[in-house]
Amino acid sequence: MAHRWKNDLTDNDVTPEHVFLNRRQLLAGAAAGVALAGIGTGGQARAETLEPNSWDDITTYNNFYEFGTGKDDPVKYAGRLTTSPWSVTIDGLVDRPGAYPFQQIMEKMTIEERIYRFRCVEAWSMVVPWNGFELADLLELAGVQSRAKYVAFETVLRRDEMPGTRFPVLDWPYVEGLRMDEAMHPLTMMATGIYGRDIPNQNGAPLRLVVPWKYGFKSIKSVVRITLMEEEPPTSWNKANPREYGFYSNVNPNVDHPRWSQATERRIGGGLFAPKIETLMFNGYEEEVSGMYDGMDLTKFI
Ligand SMILES: Nc1nc2c(c(=O)[nH]1)N[C@H]1C(S)=C(S)[C@@H](COP(=O)(O)O)O[C@H]1N2
Ligand SMILES: [Mo]
Repeated sequence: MAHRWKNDLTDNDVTPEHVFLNRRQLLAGAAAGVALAGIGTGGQARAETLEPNSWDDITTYNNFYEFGTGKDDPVKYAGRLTTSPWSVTIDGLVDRPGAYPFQQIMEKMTIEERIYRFRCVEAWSMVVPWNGFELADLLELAGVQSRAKYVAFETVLRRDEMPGTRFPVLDWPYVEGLRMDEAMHPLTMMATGIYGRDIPNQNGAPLRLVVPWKYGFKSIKSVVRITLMEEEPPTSWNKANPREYGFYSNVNPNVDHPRWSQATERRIGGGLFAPKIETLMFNGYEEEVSGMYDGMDLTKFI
């Protein structure tokens, strides 16, 4: 792969003096738990050490509606999902379309750890130490054609293994999408693990998308199909409620959900009485991603 680095930073190396300005160092920093939380009014970058949530928090408080809408339904029922064998069909505007076996993908990819904030549109958040690879590297395998402008994703649909799909909560299968530049962005990853272990079914085994600057529902789980296309693809939550959920769904504390504020969030694991914390523009990844939205009215393109 073209862009690999050695991550030899540890959490102990993380100090406020670390202000990472180039891409390579920035990503090494992200892997070590450093993130730039936006540029303050004085032009100072604020370095923040991200304290990951516990394995228990991350793997027992989940949204995976194919298994039910309760936060503990996925941990109860997602074990029913057969995740091996697994293949991901990559098709549409690519040079090498086909069904890519998961094992073959894993052999070709370099697995890294990335500690990212994760912000659900429901105003709760966690910090997750993901393992996985850049989506751009997977797309490179298939060879993206220049006409491709968007990437569509689809979750597996096996009604016999997914009790939640008996209910028409969403139009199954769950589908999501990204614009090409968002898909190719170095922060965008396919996660295959958490805390160095295989990703559990309830978190989207064997591989799921992670787009840390967007609301959690963009990070589609248990992906079986990736389609490169010219037009903006439909997305599940937008189809269900277009007024509340847009295609972009970038984390934005200044644009409230029609039914609740997005200015603050509850960090899972903090206990019942923990004060809410401020939600950061683009979930704290403004420095890295805001350029992709220059000139777009973010109150319109929600
Ligand atoms: N296929 C599928 N993907 C999904 C969902 C879902 O219901 N089905 N829920 C989304 C939502 S709303 C969130 S917040 C995250 C939750 O991820 P986690 O359970 O790993 O924290 O998954 C997203 N991906
Ligand atoms: Mo969510």
